[in-house]
Amino acid sequence: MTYENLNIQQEDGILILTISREKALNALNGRTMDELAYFFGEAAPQMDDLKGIIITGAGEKAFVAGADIKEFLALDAAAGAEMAQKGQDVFFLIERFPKPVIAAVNGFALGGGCELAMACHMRVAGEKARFGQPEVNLGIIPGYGGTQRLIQHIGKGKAMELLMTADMLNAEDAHRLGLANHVVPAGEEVAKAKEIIAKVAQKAPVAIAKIVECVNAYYDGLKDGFAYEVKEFGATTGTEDFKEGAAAFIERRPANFQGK
Ligand code: DAK
Repeated sequence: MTYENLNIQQEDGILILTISREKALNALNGRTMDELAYFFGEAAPQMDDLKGIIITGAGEKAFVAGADIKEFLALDAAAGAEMAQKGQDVFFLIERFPKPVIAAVNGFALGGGCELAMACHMRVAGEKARFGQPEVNLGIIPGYGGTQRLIQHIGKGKAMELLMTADMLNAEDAHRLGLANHVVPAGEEVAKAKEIIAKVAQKAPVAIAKIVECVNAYYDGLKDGFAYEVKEFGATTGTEDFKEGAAAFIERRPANFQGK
């Protein structure tokens, strides 16, 4: 697929995926969602040496200012539900990706943009970042998982308040509430995210993938997270990486994990 709205750069094994519709504050139109679906569903899983992915927005003003309001104006109920399902499927691909995916939030993360950031494994906020779910201003509700993931990140009461009032959180408040992992000076979001991915890349890849699965299992109504952890713990003890990690500890040397 040719990407029109995603700019993808690779640096030191880390992919930096920039949503690039700066004139529309990087709003997620259908084409951008299709490109994200292809990237996370088809392209990225084939990249063996990938350490992790950083998602950010073009320009200094916005991460992503929402779904593209101009485009979804024409939707009826059936088409709206179909679009929401499609969008949720894309964000599940991100949430379940076996390597770290970090949102480098460089400005407005509103509506679908806040939902995109929340689907990532972690969020680094620049000091100008603003998070919010302003859908009620438009007479709709979030459709890409916002009502569910906001509770997971900041708890029910605060989520209710943000969803009902459409208020925005600044970076410090997002950090205080647990929505942002770190706050950094504007322009340093990607660098901080790279630092985190570089640290994760030194760990055992199979274990990292199992961490993603087990943490997500907690929020999956169809799974018993504790039972899932028992099963996946058993799977990691059978890996070559576990033998290598234990041997490296005993021999007091850095581990050389192969992801097997
Ligand atoms: N969609 C389309 N264009 C947008 C946009 C958006 N979400 N946000 C901004 N833009 C465009 C503006 O229209 C403007 O374009 P021009 O007029 O220059 O052509 C340009 O970006 C610059 O924006 P402003 O001139 O408004 O810039 P300001 O600095 O004055 O304000 C702002 C920045 C972020 C506060 C403001 O742009 C704003 O309030 N934007 C809208 C934020 C918003 O409400 N976002 C949430 C959208 S609701 C669904 C699934 C998911 C969703 C909905 C349905 N279905 C399955 C049906 C999710 C919904 C949302 O995300």
